[in-house]
Amino acid sequence: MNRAVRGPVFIAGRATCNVLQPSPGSDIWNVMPDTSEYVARLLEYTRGEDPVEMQKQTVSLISNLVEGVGDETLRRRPAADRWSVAEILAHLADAEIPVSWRYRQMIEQDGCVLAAYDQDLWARLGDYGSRSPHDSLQQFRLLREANVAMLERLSPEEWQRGGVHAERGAISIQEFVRHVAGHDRNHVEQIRKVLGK
Ligand code: NI
Repeated sequence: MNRAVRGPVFIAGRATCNVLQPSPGSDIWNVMPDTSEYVARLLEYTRGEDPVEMQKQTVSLISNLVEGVGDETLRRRPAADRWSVAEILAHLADAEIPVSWRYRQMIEQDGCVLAAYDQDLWARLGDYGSRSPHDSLQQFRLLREANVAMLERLSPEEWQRGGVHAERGAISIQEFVRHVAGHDRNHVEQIRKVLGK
């Protein structure tokens, strides 16, 4: 689909996060009719949990799930329109790039406007189907480790900083960290389901 036809990324496009439900809602900022349901579901994953600790566990959770699973299986789509495990891993790896930028932007310019992005476009640009699942997991692991190390050094005041999205309103780093942890867990469960574990 042409972006010019779709209009602004944050108010257009279909549900693209490819999570467990047929109509899953989109990723972090893309506003869809079912976005609040999606965001609430992600939040539910983190209830009563420390989101930084959750983020630290994601790579091992995924490693355990994919250990000993062949490349062919990891690259197999469960349905024509659903991501393979390899594609999910490429998505997690690439999603950590804007996450990295947003954390730092919020700290540097409290209240800054946060740009949306189109994850379908990113999947096409990154040719997710061709990416090595191992390399994607490595990319994700390295970015995640750097981000968690940075988060653990933030002052209490820095934790309160945040950004503003035109459609979603204000969000603090604290809330965003929780959202990312929920996003992780949602995709971990998706991988578990695809692999039948
Ligand atoms: Ni996602």
